[in-house]
Amino acid sequence: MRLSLRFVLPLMLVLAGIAYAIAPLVDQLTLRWFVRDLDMRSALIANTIQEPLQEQLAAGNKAKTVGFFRRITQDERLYAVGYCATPTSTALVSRSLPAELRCSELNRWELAGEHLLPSAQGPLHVAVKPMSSEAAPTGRLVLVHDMSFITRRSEETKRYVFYFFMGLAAVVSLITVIIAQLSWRGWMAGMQSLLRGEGLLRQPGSGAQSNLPEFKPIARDLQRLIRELESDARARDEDQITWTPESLRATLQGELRGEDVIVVSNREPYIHQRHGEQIEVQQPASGLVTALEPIMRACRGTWIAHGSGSADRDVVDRHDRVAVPPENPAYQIRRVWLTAEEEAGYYYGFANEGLWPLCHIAHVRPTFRSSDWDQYVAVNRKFAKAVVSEAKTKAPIVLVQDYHFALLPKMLREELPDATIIAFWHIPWPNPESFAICPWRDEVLAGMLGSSILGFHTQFHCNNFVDTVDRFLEARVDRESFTVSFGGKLTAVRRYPISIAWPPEVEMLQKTVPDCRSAIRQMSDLPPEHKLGIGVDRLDYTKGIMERFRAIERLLELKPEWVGRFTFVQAAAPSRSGIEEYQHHEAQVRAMALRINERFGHAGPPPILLKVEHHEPREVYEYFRAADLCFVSSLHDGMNLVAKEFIAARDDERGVLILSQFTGAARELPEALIVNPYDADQCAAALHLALTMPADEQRDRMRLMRGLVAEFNVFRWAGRMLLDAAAMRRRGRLIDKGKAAG
Ligand code: ADQ
Repeated sequence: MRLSLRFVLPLMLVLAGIAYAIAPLVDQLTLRWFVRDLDMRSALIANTIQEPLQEQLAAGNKAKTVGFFRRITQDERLYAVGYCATPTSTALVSRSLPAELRCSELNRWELAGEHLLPSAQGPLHVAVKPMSSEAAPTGRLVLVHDMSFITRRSEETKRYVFYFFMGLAAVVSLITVIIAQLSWRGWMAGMQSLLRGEGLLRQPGSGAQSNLPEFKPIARDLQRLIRELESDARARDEDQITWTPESLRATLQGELRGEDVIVVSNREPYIHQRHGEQIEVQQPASGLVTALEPIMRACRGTWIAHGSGSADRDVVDRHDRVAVPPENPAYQIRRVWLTAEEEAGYYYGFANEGLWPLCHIAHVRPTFRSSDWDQYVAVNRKFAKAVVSEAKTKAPIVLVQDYHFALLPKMLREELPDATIIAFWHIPWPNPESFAICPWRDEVLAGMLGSSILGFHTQFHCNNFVDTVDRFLEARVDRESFTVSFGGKLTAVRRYPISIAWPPEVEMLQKTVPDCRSAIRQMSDLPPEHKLGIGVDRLDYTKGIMERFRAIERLLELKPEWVGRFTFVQAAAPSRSGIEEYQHHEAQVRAMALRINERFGHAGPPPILLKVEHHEPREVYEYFRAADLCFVSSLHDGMNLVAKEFIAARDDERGVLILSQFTGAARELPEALIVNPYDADQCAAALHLALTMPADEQRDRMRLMRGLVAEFNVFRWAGRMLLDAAAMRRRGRLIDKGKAAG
């Protein structure tokens, strides 16, 4: 309404101005027409009365002539009629003529052709007509018309012109306002879908206004502008924020104040285990848990996970919840119970025998069974129910973790359409050809596309995912904004490289590096100056532990001076030991360590110390601080947090990191010695280089890597995802407001 007034009032004023400007022109024009009419009228009257007048003049009866004239002037517009026989005679007139019309003046009036004579009653029209006839008498006839009616008409005309323009203004305004309102609504709808990022992505026939071709250039510009603003804002934020648990908590409390945050993962961050009468709390060896635990402490939400510990049921309340961390509770774990059959099909089967080898190019064939798939679907549904029951609002923020829950985003989207679902895929995403072998590939992709944001560690994995969707689904992929539109919903595919908490907890670094060095050497029966390498992994075939041992063997072959002077400690946490492939892998690893030790262990301490057991984080840090090098030789790894933990442990700026080129971490840490784990000679050379690297080179490399890990820590990983989610929610609310207003 206000818009209409703002438009209509100026238009009315402009048209009123035009009306005033035009009125005098119209006046002049009509006056000219009237004068021409009166000229013709005068000529007609003169011709008509000429003959009877001549007869009367010939009869010499002047009084009769004057009477004749008076009868003629009964016509209201004919003001006076007169006759002059000669310029010197006295005029015979119907009524007294103005002084300018004396007989002596008539000659001038006739010659000048002047028609208008101002007078007290208003303008008069004067026509002087010679009486030309063969019959006498001759002379001049004067016909004077009253033109005051023209002035009256002119006023009326002006009024009509004004009313006409005002009417026109009203009609034009009305039409314009209606058209503007209609197109404004269309544009608003178009813009709203553009802002949602759907502008160019809707499927034909979806009925979206934004498919109008005229939107396309605007859409592109607008989307580019939004992206620039967002990345500017993000860059500013990231520059300004030093990410710590406190800044993450402050950001969450500012940007996501009061929002309901739920994490879903298979593995729980705290496992309660029974040992006789005692209940022990264990933190599992998992990168995912390492990364998410500090976030949950910061935002005090709910973490939904599989309750896998032997005492897990004993410590939960009647809603299956338990507050953690045990020593200082900050958030809730909601435990979901799985039957042995469900666990076998969903976890060991589809997730770890199917998706895990499928996504890692580690030359282990994936196994797909329809019975596993059925359990996978059922367990995803079970978790979806748990999320719905834990959600305190209709629009929670749900962080879905990893390949165990590919179907969960879609299931949640159906139950909680307003939720912001961030799914993070912690492992690599393969190329479309590799992924295509999954018999349920379309269902998996569609499930994941229920997310609002889908995160991977590297851009390479994002590209692979988008290529896979493009190849197999009827979806629209926008490679500029990296979004996928599928089934009317939009998913942003983003890179969020995961990391570790920085700075590491104080107690991890409490023992000095020299103390760690001597303690570990003493404990392992190694001489004080013995060179030490460290590897820390789950016992998983993707981690390249056998390739690592092969490289150590090759080092000892090529550089025998290290035999008896170098030992590699491999801490290997048992993992997924219910799966045959893992049992086989463990046996191979053990046999290989034994063989190499038999081959090179005769001259002193064994070259490999294999410790197949779980270590507490503090122990792991002690090994890191005691070592001269850390060797990460994954055949394929989403990120690899061990590499970053080693860097965090080395506050003395010593130690060398050897890092597989097939880890996500290799893209962030070029100062490590980057190797191809399949190339044993290259890895052996890197081991030798690490063992002989001068202290200042170690310091320079380590300093750069520590700077990077400090800045790009796990709080930034979480903060960026949650800030993006917050921005998405803000944009959504803005659009809803626009819809309500429009
Ligand atoms: P993981 O395959 O578990 O993680 P990683 O990132 O290296 O691999 O994390 C392993 C974690 O477990 C580290 O915190 C490490 O300290 C700990 N750990 C390993 N062995 C241990 C042992 N023997 N004793 C004690 N602790 C041990 C998956 C992906 C990775 C990705 C993470 C996070 O495979 O690529 O980096 O998720 O997204």
